[in-house]
Amino acid sequence: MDQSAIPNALHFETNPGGLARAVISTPLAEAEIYLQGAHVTQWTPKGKKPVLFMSSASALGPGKAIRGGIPIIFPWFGPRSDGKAGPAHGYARTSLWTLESTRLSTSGEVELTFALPAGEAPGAHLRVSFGEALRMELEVRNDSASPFRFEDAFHSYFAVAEIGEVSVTGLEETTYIDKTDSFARKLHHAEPVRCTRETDQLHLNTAATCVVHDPVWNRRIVVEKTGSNSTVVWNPWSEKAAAMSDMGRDEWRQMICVESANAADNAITLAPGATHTLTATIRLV
Ligand code: TA6
Repeated sequence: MDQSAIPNALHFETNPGGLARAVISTPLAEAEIYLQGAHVTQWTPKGKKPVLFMSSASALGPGKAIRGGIPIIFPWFGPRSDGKAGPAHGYARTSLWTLESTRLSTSGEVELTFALPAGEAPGAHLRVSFGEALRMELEVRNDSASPFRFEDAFHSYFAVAEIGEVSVTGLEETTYIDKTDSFARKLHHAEPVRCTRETDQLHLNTAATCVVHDPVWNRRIVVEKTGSNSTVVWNPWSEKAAAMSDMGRDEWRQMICVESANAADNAITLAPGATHTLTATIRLV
């Protein structure tokens, strides 16, 4: 992979768990992305605090889901629902993706493209650009002769100072599935989403940009998306987090997931030969 390195911008290394990762360091940002799962685990715009949460207890070894960063969820969201065996949130996040290209843009962003080989389902391509903004594009092409139904998501873990002080705007007047209340369907009215206990909400039929407001760190994380009709807001809170071996003690207080997705009612069905692209652009304001 060293042939894909970019002097003074991008190099490759292997972590102690044996996973290959790209390490980006430019005047615009510091970042890391693993080839397993094409998983972004760090993006820190120059002079800012890290934007993504990473659990201090996360596994970082072959075949193990990483707790934090931006897991790529594909080809299903949550538990597999077709009666076959498979990991929660699909196999893309623990599969080895192929690095296809790297480049330094004229404006100083480092761009990488990855491919997930086709297997039981069509493959996928991911394009990631690290700069003052983080841009991600997940493209799925149905090369089979029959329709392909799938779910996908950027399961983004954002770093916050204290979950109790955080609010999320952009989901006003949306219907959501409340996974903490027997998957009941509820209407979220015209106020920000706040977490005061375990929160696990799949907001449907919304293409809106969301903003994570963090008054303690005096910042706002803007999550703009295209090709996504679902947004998930999740925080496990204390009890669920205590049962997660890969979540550092009390670290649930320093994270919130705001996920750009296509899930449940918003699952995608691709006709043979058709392509679908999910994008997310994340920036600090
Ligand atoms: O996206 C929310 C959610 O589906 C929660 O229900 C919880 O299961 C969480 O994802 C798990 O995230 P993880 O990164 O462990 O797959």
